[in-house]
Amino acid sequence: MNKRAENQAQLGNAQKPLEQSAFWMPFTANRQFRKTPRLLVRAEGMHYWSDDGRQILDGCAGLWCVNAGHCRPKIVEAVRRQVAAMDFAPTFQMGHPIAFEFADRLARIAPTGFSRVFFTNSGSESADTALKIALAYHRARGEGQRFRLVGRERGYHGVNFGGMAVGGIPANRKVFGPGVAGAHHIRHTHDLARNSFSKGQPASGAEFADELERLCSLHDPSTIAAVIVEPVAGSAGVLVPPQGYLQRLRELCTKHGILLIFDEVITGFGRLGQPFGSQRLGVMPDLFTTAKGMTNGTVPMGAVFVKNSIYEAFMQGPDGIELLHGYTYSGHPLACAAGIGTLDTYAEEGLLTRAASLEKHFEDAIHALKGARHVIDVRNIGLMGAVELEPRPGAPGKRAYEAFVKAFEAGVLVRYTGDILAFSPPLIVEKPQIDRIFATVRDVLQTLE
Ligand code: PXG
Repeated sequence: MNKRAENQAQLGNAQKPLEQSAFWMPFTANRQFRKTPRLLVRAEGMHYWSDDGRQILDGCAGLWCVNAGHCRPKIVEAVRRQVAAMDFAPTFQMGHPIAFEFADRLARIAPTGFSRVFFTNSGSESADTALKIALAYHRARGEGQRFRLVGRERGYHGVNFGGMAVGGIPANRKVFGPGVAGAHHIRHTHDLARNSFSKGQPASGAEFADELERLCSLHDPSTIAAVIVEPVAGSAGVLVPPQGYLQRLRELCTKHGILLIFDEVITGFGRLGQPFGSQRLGVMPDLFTTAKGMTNGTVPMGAVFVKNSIYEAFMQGPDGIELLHGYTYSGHPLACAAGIGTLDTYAEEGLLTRAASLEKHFEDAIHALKGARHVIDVRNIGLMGAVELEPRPGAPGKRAYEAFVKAFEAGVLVRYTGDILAFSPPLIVEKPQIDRIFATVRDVLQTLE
């Protein structure tokens, strides 16, 4: 029996052939996938293994989340212990020690002043939670007229209604409509004409932040509750903020009493060489969202971090529930256990700052693709990078999809979005593995039409 058949057999006889399976796959071309499936059956460290027994080098940390690498012993053990001790316990008017412990551990590594943490189960829930906290905060202070939420073109804040509305992913909005009233957008910061092949933060484009001032003039700034942006836009293809851009956004928000929310679902937990993107980029938001690397992707979890002053604004008035919000699984014991195991692993191995020491090597390796076939841009920051391809005439997105498939066949997992290949290896990556990722991509591009 070959490896694939063996794995199929292990799944059990009751298992239907993949083509007929009930699984409606997320963000996937289901019919295309069923014809040529790619199945992962095991993971360890920097690698996955496919169902036909091939070792695959993980060039994107699963989905930007497995920052410490796969199946790390401390995390596995913590979850194993917790599931046997207490599987679930409510956090509504009840508590369990591990949720308090994990929140305190998180607050300890957060930038100064962010000492309160609200637990969610995903990045999407974190985005919607942060937006709701922003609205409720203004109401609590008697500024309930602030109802507008400002996002950015090409921003991704998950798939729930709030995050989708402030997000700037055309496909998400096209299919489901605008989502919530009062969502506005400033332009994205991608500017190939001026900034192609930038290393780190591009030189031009701080003025793109001034679009916020335009929105303020049009709508009256006292109606705007919050601005939400990713410090570095991830899903839309690693768009690094121009120098001075985030500073300018910060100044405008402060000037107009608007809350600035950073969506750190990707940039949090070491991706940019500091624990959080705000620290690397030198600009502090008022709230920030996280998920993914928070539990190393092991158990779904997210969190919103808020400045003390925001929390305190809720802790006024008569006793009672201060924020009417929460999920059954907010602070789930298994997720907290995974999170504590993750923070231990990050601390022991210095992973929250390791990207800084690898950044130069990563930068040189990815920029060596300048001049490779089809490549029109290369960009990078921390251990995050993108290679943008010239779209194939009449078939946008095809080239990058084929590159993704061929790289997978060659044993390297990368992400693609539109005609952009994205890279975000686990933070335990070694230099030769970085070299292998980009050498594979170069070979693959050479073979593509
Ligand atoms: N905010 C940001 C910045 C994200 O990147 C979310 C929110 C939503 O998180 P959840 O956990 O609800 O999916 C994300 C998610 C990709 C890719 O390939 C990116 C994400 C998810 C799946 C695929 O770029 N980011």
